[in-house]
Amino acid sequence: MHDLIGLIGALTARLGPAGVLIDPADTEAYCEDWRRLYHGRTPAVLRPANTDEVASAVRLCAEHGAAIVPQGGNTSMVGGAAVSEDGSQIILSLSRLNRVREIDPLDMTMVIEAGVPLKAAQEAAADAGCLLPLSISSEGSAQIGGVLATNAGGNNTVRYGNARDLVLGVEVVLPDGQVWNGLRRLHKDNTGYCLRQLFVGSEGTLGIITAAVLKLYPRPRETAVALCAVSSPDAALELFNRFQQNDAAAIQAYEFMSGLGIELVLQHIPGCTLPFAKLAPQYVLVELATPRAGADLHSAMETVLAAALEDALVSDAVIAESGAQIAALWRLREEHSEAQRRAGASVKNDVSVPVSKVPELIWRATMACEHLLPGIRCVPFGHLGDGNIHFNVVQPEGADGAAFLARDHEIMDAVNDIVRDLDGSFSAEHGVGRLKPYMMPEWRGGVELDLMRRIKSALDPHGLLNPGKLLP
Ligand code: 2HG
Ligand code: ZN
Repeated sequence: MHDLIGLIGALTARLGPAGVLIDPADTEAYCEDWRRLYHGRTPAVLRPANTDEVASAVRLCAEHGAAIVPQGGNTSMVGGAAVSEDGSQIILSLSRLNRVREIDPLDMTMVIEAGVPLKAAQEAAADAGCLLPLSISSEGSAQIGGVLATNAGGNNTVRYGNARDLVLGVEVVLPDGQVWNGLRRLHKDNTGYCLRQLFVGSEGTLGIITAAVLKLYPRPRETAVALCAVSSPDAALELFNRFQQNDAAAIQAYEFMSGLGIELVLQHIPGCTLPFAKLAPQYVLVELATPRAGADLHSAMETVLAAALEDALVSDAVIAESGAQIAALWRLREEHSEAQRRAGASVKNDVSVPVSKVPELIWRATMACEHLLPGIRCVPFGHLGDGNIHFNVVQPEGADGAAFLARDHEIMDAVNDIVRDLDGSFSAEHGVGRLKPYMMPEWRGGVELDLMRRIKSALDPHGLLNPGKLLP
């Protein structure tokens, strides 16, 4: 980068003092990721207030050859928004682009800016009588821009697909500062390459998404949520099959949790309680929902679970009777990441396999990890209904966290060998970020990686957007 002082001066003149943070006390929080894996340094955090300001900031940085790390809620699990340690990269926070520009309940669309937290977006949709069917554990902090840039998945993929399936249009600032306004809201539009999908999932390496048109759905009129204790991942899969056979279209979420995962939540998260007398080896959280009136999902839930209890597929089950109970059951699931963070160092394997292979994945990966490191604590959990399991492993109790993390590649490789054997993916929904580019040649090498590199150099020839992420 040339002339840092000149660049900061020009940025401050354009964005105003509120738009440029340079005091380390102010920039520090932006330099550490949620998992605390990376501790970087930055000369400045830019906080533009609108798309024009983002464009100007990016143009000025490009003119000075300064690299930019775009950042939303900074909740990446793979260091996707982590800044380098050498202090050369500028962070561009989208937080101030926080307006819901428009909601159209007839078109069932929402035009929304990148910095709106996902939860606020869901609430805005709900206020307009619609559903934004994207739900992830970090939704209170994660912002729309980051959620789209990483093509987040989450709990409702089983029914509505991933973030990219909800995107009709995007507005993007390109690496040279040009703005592409692709905020179309059409369901049909065959006019060339589907550029919006190029930016969704590009992890901020091709452009900065500043706004998007999202597809909305009708709000459920009825929701039924149950927590079930099961003896094995195989039983959890069989139960999923039964819900599918009963009414596949009503499955809103189907989440798997291990006994240890639940124990960690009960141990580390105050206020969480298990509605059963004793602990079980595994659990399933199932949510049914429908916009249809008079569907009586509660009875449907009871019918499936009564048969499953009778057949000893399920050993215990509770159906929530109120909104508060629904929230309490979901909390047992949503606090998994925080509980694991408090339990010590952990290695995360965000993997996917065909749904039918989930039990095999869990058995084999558990054996492989326990063989590698006796005392290691396997905590598989997640989105069984779409085949995405977070095969996380927590350090042995009392072990040295840093020594455990030093073996992270070994652990990830052991799990990934099994995932590959089952025709899966090493990154289902968290992306590649800074943690996993080294895996790309083996998994996506040859023509595929070559195409990705050609796209990157066509759009960002100087490699200034989110360097060191995604591509090796
Ligand atoms: C979830 O499903 C998130 O809760 C985070 O994807 C998973 O902590 C994790 O590995
Ligand atoms: Zn997840």
